[in-house]
Amino acid sequence: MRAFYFDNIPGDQRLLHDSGNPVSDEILKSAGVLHWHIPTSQQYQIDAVAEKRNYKNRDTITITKQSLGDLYEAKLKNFYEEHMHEDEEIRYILEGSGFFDVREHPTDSWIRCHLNAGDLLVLPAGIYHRFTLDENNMIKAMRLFKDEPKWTPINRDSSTDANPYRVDYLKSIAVN
Ligand code: KMT
Ligand code: NI
Repeated sequence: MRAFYFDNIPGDQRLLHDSGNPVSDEILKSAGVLHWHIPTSQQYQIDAVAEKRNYKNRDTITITKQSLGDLYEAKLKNFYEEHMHEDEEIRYILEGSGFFDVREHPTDSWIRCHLNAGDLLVLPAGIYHRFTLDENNMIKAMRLFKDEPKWTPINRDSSTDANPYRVDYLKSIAVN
């Protein structure tokens, strides 16, 4: 995985948008964002991570025009709306590639994380983020979750800063 500040230049979201400023693992960690690389040939290692972090369930999602059919455009639009969840978002990339953008606090800069096969990303509950395909237009990912999947995105608006999970997230990064 490679992380860098998004350049904020308007245009196709699937392009790199690399500002030229890299983002270190320390910065990611202080935002509560974790990542590992586990080659897909060693997928069994996911089981150990899942057990350690109490991820009891999983499924896989393939995002292509073909797999999503009529829902494709609407899904992609939703994935790219800035949102948060009341649970961790855990993704292990099996094939293809894509961008997870996370908002840095308090600058509100976008940090763009480019994920490829073998990358495992954990976004903490309450972090503002969005997802887009890149120019390869294909990603297959394993989604891991602790109990019931809580996929429901909570789009950022004037009320989300008061969401208890957002408040807890900000507390958790303040102690770093
Ligand atoms: C999400 O929550 O934005 C997604 O699941 C994106 C697709 S996972 C590669
Ligand atoms: Ni999300």
